[in-house]
Amino acid sequence: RNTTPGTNIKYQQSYPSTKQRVLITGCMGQIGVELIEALAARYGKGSVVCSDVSTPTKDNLDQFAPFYFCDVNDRERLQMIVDRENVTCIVHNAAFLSASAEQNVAAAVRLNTIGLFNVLEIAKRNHLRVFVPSSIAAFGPTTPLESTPNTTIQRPTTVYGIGKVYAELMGEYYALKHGVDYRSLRYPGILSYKTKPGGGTTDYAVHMFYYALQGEHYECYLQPDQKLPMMYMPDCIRGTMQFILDTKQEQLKERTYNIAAYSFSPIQLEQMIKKFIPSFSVSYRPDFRQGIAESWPRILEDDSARGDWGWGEEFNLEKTCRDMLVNLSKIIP
Ligand code: AKB
Repeated sequence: RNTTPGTNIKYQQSYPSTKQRVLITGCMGQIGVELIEALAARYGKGSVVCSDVSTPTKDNLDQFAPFYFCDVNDRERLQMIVDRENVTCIVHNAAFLSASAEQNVAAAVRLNTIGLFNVLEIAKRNHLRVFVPSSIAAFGPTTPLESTPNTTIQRPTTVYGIGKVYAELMGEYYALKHGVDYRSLRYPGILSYKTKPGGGTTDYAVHMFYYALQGEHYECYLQPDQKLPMMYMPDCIRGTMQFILDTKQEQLKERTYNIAAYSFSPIQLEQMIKKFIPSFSVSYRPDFRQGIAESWPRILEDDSARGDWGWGEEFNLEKTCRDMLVNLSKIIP
């Protein structure tokens, strides 16, 4: 616990909530979309600035306005957006997830090093708060995987995980050396129905709901007993907002916190969905993603987040399944 604000460092002040102006990179991703909604609901539509490397369609342009096409590897463009929009905080969500990073190693390394470095440099120069999501992927096979503590061995064996450790350490460095208000949460797999996840190892859990509701058989790419930590999106968004916006610097004893809700294996999820849709069927054919999943925590211990800033989930697995199915059935014909 060596990241407590030092006495010789002047940390940036929290901005009055009415002046929040949050830039979300990777805004069209699974978490970005819902964070935009939550920020707009709380601080007004004008509090959010969106950027991504894919562009919104005519139909959803309004949802992402103001929108900037921006590759975060381009520092000048990032700086231009920060200046033009009077940004006070960057939520840096742009990333390749675990499975797609393994298939695009060079691009993933670029985004996770140059892109992240650009965000930190801009935060330093412009006195911005920065939130960068980390992940259970920041751990590896030599980590204690049954109840993974906040501070432990981190030797990930995926490109994505290595990028997350880089971000955690660089964020801590910028906090200690330059007083940047850097914050990060290690997310588990996130279940959601508004936007489909893409390129992750935990995505199977969301896929199962779609297949079940469409009356289709699902072939799972993980082993039936491969337990992983997971969380429902409303908890993820509520926890993230609480951590970024409501938690004071003085409460932070870490820069990066594990947060968890529950863990389950594919077969446990299959059985839970079958309680609601008994005809659902799953078969198992593990591929390269099984190797990734095996290197990650099965259960994440999050006592520090609970103790330091009051993290707590509201959804257990059964409540999550019920809510997912109710909401998805309104979307899926
Ligand atoms: C992935 O599966 O890559 C992500 C993650 C756990 O960070 N959902």
